[in-house]
Amino acid sequence: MRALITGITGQDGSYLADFLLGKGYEVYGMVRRSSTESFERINHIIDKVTLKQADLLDQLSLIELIKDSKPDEIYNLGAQSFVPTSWNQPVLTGEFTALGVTRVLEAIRLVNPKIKFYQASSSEMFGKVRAVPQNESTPFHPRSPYGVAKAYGHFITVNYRESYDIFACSGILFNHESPRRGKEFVTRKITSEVAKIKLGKAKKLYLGNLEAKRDWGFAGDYVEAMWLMLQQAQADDFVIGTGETHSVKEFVEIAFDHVGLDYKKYVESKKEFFRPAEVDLLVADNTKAKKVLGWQPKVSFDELVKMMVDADLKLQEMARVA
Ligand code: NAP
Ligand code: F7E
Repeated sequence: MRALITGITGQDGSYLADFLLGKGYEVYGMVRRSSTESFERINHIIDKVTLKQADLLDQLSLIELIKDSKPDEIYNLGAQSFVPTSWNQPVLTGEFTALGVTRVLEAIRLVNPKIKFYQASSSEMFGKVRAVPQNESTPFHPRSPYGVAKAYGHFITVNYRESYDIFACSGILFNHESPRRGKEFVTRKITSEVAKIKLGKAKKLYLGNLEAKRDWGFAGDYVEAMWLMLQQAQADDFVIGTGETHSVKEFVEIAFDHVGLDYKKYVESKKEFFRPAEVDLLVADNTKAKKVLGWQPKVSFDELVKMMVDADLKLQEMARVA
């Protein structure tokens, strides 16, 4: 089997590549041209994957990429994925995160409609939630240009499945984190600063809304769900999450506790990190994924926080030695 991953240099792309290589897949990764390479997360497998340049903004490059790599499965993980940036760059976010999906689907339709397709949809589509917990039938009410772009990506995926009979699945994934998470996302921002504070390299941690709640899981668990969706007899959409919700404050408390510090001495809330519109209570109803895919999360919230703090402590200690 051969898989093509867009966004292979990102958090999920790197875990998915690890997972698929473990299953004996040939893995192709799409990377965009840049003046410096961003292969940090895939350096450990760089000799085992084939990287090809193309861009979600460039239709012809996607068509050529698919002709050239001849994948059985495509995982579309590439996106502008940081919610705050989507208010500053709403048009570009729409180009990557919304229209980019149509460009990949069009390339599949033209080159080989038998290719199976996974779309990285998001719990951000639920936004101002209409029900708690959220399942595959919960209506969307996105609260950011990112969430709106993802809602477009979801519906165009469903539309190509219904219009052209393409095996296209939309995975509606709730927040998932890991030591490979980008440092601007709140979990990694917390754990990297906790490590610096513990080692005396920083004094304060400035955050935004500490009361915001999320359903946080481990990225390594979630990439298995992506793969499972493409192994079913029929293409469908699935909500993937833990079914638990925790506040940013709880994450902070566990992270500081883990290194023996009291968060109240170090954490301050700043207006600049608040958002124009917030998503207050996201929590997944993962019943369908459990029943149909046989999927369930393995890493608990507590284990996730500690895993990330430990990894950041190790990184900071290595930097100190070097
Ligand atoms: P990430 O770490 O931000 O990675 C995004 C990837 O997309 C990077 O490899 C990036 O490449 C690539 N990319 C961005 N713009 C591109 C373009 N124009 N052409 C080609 N590649 C482009 O995101 P992630 O956390 O792994 O998430 C993976 C996907 O799942 C994203 O679509 C995200 O929106 C979605 N999602 C994530 C979560 C979550 O909690 N992590 C939850 C639900 C959905 P560079 O390295 O060149 O920047
Ligand atoms: O924010 C609050 C912030 O940026 C989580 C992406 O992967 O998951 C991710 O989007 C919460 C928000 O992730 C800070 O207000 C407080 O309520 O880590 P985040 P996100 O916006 O939930 C979804 C499912 C995706 O699809 C996205 O691609 O934390 N928060 N203080 C803060 N957030 C940040 N970033 N920084 C703070 O200082």
